[in-house]
Amino acid sequence: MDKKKTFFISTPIYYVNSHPHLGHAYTSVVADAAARFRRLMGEESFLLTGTDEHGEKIVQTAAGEGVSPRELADRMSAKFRALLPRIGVEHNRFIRTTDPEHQAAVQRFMQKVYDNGDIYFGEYGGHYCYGCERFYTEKELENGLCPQHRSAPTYISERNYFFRMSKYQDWLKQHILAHPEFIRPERYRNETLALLDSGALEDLCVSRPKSRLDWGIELPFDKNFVCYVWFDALVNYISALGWPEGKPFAGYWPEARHLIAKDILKPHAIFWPTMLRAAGLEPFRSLNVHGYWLSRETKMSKSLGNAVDPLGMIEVHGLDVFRYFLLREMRFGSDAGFSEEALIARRNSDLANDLGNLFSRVLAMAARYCGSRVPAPAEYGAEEIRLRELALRSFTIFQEEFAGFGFSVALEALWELVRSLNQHVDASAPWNLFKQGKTAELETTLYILLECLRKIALHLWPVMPASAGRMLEQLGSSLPLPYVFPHSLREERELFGLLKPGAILAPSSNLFPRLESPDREGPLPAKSKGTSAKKVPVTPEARELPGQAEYSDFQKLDLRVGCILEAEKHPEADKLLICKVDLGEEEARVIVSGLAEFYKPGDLAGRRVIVVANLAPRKLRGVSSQGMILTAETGKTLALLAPDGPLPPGAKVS
Ligand code: ME8
Repeated sequence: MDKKKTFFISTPIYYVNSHPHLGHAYTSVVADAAARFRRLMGEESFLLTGTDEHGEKIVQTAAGEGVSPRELADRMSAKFRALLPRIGVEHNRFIRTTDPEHQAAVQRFMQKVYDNGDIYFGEYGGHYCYGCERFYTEKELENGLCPQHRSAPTYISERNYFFRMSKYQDWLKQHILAHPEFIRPERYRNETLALLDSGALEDLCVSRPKSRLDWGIELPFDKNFVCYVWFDALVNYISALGWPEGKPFAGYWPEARHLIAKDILKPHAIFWPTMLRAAGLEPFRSLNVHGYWLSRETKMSKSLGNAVDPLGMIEVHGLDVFRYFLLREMRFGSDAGFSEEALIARRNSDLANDLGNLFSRVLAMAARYCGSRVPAPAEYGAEEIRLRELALRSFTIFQEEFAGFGFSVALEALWELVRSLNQHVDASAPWNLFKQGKTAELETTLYILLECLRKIALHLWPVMPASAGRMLEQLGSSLPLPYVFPHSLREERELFGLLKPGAILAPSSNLFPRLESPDREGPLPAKSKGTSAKKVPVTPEARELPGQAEYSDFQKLDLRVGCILEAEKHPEADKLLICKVDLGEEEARVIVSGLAEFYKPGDLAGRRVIVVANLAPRKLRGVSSQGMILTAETGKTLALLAPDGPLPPGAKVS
């Protein structure tokens, strides 16, 4: 058997001096989606994440809270770890820089660079930003301030160890030029090249005297110093794989992809590759840099007080909607604004209207015309062939974009297909094929729609694992756990027609219910103080009522605008009328309603009404009623409810 290809992806290891927020959740969700995608492509993937626990920042925060750095690190690291299952991230390793194996690996790494002659002892004075935990050169400061924190750095002069980083400047530049995908998107590659050309690359101070800071990893060659936090943290990417002897290191390191936001470009694009080179190791394969989530137009961050709690969003909208939004809304590499309104808009348009609607329409037609079994297709006509080609093309684009971190473009390609399929349902009008007795054409059309939906669900699994699983299940094609996919996505690109005729389908589905607007006032839930799910603030009116219906209860109702085509008296009941109502479907519905005391049958033709369209059919005095016409009544009078405008039959009421 061929050895499986490997794929290694890392998130930054997060500082334990602040709580996880939406920005951290985004990077971890991206890493998870990328790792799941590779698994679907038939590769062996490894996702690494964890926490960065040494350094001055942690000491300062711990002192502020009156606890030891160790206590702070234990508590906060647990919070970052607990977030992972709640945002659907399946990681292979959660590393902490206080893990003994990591500390030993950092010492070995340092010793190696030292033995190679690339660490020397010297005196240095420089502008130090405590927020960034690094020295800035004069050129890098903006108006004398740290460009990240907008605060004045502290001038520090002391004797320390230095890494001969400048020695590797030319090598790094050549490596970046020779490997276009080494740093991407391109703007960050250009930024790094510009930084190298500006001559800002000096040697890097890699120690801190213990007299000033002792919360760190001791240098193997001088016990009076600890290792600079970035030199310690970056090594996590190889220590987690068991470097130097570990088997995972040999298998995964050649395929290493790092994922970061642009705030930590320099340490990853410049410090890390030169460190690896000095230790005689191969560079990673690619550094993938995303932009910032902004909130109120500035970078979301705990210190600015504008951080969004991912758990609050998940509680209201569900995990899959949240993950879909993150991956669809942010163009990888650029900044994106976060607002709950934007999330609701995507939820309603992409998920409820486009995908959810297509899925429920196709299942309903399969129920009506094929007894909820996958039909066997006949020979494809020109239109079916066009649709199949369109679908396979969209899956190819999806896969290429997803592999290159172009998540939003990949999803847009998939949605173009979803929209085309919805149009195809309208154009091919399966209900007419049914009426005309064109069974073979009808079954072929439905088969193609169902097979496309199966493939769409499969491609969505990295983004929305639970919903994709439910879709596949409802298509009679459930996933054997732990996710054994019979064919890799790559193979799926060539194969069409894997859905088995005869498989049992769900009769209906409501995967993504619409939501009109946030059901609360005020701003988004702020950063959480912990990882436990918080109740979203409710308005004062939202008090408990007796017999109260949950929002989700209401969402179960499918209310539609209808038009009464004709009405007649029920032969068996004086109070009932039998109405034929157009709901924009292929056939008018028969609805029995208690209107006879208030309306003459002849007066009702042409009246717009509101109908509960998804009530289970019920027999009323021998006539099956397929819905309910809504009325308002006082006991003496009764009136039909109608829309206050010219809406077509079938328009949704919400
Ligand atoms: O920098 N938008 O840790 P950190 C998008 N320990 N992503 C964001 C974000 C935002 N507004 N805010 C944070 C560190 N992130 C170091 C890393 S790695 C060897 C050491 C995400 O806790 C994004 O991934 O400050 C960013 O790079 C990271 O959190 C910074 O996390």
